[in-house]
Amino acid sequence: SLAPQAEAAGYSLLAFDSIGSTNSEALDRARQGTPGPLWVVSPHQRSGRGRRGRAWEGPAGNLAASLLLDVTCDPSVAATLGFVAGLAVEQALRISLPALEHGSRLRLKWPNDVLLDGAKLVGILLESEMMMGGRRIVVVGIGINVVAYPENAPYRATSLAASGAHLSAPSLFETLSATWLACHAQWRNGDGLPEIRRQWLTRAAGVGEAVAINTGSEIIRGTFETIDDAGQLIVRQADGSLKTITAGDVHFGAA
Ligand code: BT5
Repeated sequence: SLAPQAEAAGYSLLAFDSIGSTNSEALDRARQGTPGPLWVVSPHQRSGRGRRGRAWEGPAGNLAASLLLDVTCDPSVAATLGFVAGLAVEQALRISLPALEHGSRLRLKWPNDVLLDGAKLVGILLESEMMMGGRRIVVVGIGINVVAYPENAPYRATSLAASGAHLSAPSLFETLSATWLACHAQWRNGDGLPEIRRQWLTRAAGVGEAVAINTGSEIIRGTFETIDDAGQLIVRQADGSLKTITAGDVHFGAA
């Protein structure tokens, strides 16, 4: 079920009871010539994917949603769609569950997670591809822990149900398909990230605080200053210099 606005805007929807990965399905459909915008949605994935080859786990009842989009903008601009998705998810959660508004329980974590009470509730995976004939697509994959979360994560995770928030995945998705439209329109009209960046920063976790970022090749420590218009993280290091980080895993606190 798509919100009526999404249907009117020409979005289509493919729903599965169970699937390998909604991102993989969206990529496959694109390779077969299916045009965007297309949502692929399922309450259960058997081989959900995270960043850097990691797995995204979850039992039936959670929400996996991937949006296939055709893009014409520069790849570095398209990469900022993950921030649009983060904002859209956060808005959809606030609309669906007004109680989460209190005390800013929902926070965005760089690059694209959504935290609830400091624990990971949502993961977002952006993938892009250049197709035959010069067609360029982006798949924005969103995983939301509606009913459960894995216990073995190396950092704290949570679900809506664990926080006493009972909501069905289909109704959350319906709201998300509408908030996505509004956030995406702001992104397009703002010519990329600037407006989205401003909103993202007001809802972000850890700005002005100590962070350690594992980039895969090194660990960078400092103070989380801001993000730039390309969505890169800017860290002030102990010697006062600024470091720009394109990709990595953020840990809050000095440890
Ligand atoms: C992410 O990766 O957070 C991106 C996850 C994107 C999942 C969506 S679901 C729809 C679409 N289809 C897909 O196949 N994927 C997308 P990353 O930051 O790398 O976090 C992955 C790490 O989080 C794992 O290594 C685990 O430690 C942990 N993790 C796995 N499942 C989790 C869950 N359900 N909740 C919280 N943490 C989890």
